[in-house]
Amino acid sequence: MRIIDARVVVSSPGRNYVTLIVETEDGLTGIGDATLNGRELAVASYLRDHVCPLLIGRDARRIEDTWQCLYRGAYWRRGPVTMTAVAAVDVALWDIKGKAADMPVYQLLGGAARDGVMLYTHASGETLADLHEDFQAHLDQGFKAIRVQSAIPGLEKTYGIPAPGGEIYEPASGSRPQEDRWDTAPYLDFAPQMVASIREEFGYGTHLLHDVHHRLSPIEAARLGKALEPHRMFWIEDPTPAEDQSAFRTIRQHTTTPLAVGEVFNSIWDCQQLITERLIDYIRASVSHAGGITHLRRIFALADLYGVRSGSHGAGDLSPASFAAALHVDMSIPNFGVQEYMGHRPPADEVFSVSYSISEGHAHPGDAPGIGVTFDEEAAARHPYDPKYLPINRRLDGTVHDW
Ligand code: GCO
Ligand code: MG
Repeated sequence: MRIIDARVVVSSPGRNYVTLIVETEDGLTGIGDATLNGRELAVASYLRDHVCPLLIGRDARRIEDTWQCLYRGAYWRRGPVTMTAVAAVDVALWDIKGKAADMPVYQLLGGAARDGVMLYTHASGETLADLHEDFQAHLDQGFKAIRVQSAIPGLEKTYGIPAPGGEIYEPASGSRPQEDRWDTAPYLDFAPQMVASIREEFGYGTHLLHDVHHRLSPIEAARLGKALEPHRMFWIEDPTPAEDQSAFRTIRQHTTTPLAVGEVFNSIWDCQQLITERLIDYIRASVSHAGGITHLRRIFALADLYGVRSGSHGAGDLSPASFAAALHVDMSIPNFGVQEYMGHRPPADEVFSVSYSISEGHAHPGDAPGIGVTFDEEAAARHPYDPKYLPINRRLDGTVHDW
């Protein structure tokens, strides 16, 4: 089953996606998501210039060997660009293997370990009243786990709030990054009030999550966790900058609020200490940024040994191909926790046809062979790449802060 072609398509059906397409001599096609929001062309070049030529002639069935060759063979390991490129190849090869076996990928990974995958969505609002309205809309759609974000009074912009008229939260802007302003003190006062208002209005029947987006110091995050304890959070997400693993010791010493981190992680080495020292409750690494199905399963297997569950990143900047791939992993691992779902806005559905389905707040990857997503290259060509940057965040005195 030799690979005869591997090509990269960069398109923008609603937002920018980089898609790798791999074809074999037997006429099988596999796809993988290679999107790295705001740095798309770096991964496209890594694949086109350095990886695709190496794939030609390889046996598509040798997934582990291909992974090892791309990871160890580059000598320069890890990092978001490398690991997103490796992930795209890995997922495309699993897609091909599933098609060759005429099975959905989750069957190849051991079969269904549950009936469906619990999703969490994102409710937000400029005011608490708007947030409540949005929260109710998500409840009405059947979601069982909801992340809550609301604009911080007194701050011009807050992470996670759609622009007026915007359906989906999309922070990225054109040829220069937009600049946001941040002030920790009002945030720390406001966040517990926001969560309390949701519990008062809606009770305790829904799992509540909140994304801090890497903005606090360890002791500030500890204080937030403590203040949120009465509200029984499912988790607080990314409380501190993720690369500082020992910071989580400080947070952990002070609070029983569950901690989740890892959407920016690329490898098992980024979370080794967090997992083996039991400093977190959920690991949020994703298929598309952490080396694909092969490597993500290894991360989750390590996490399982230490009682840490999965909670993969699933923002809208991860394409339907990686969302589907995530669902196959989520279905089959023993220590699944929750899966983020931010959805994909039209015209993504013109370009990606999916076999996964969502009902009552749970997703199922479907039973189409492979990952169950097809990519229409002609439709993609109608939506050319639209370069965008994620914002930069500054404190009120102008100092650059984590966004
Ligand atoms: C989330 C995330 C995202 C990121 C985005 C960056 O959904 O949890 O924090 O919204 O900001 O993926 O590209
Ligand atoms: Mg997040």
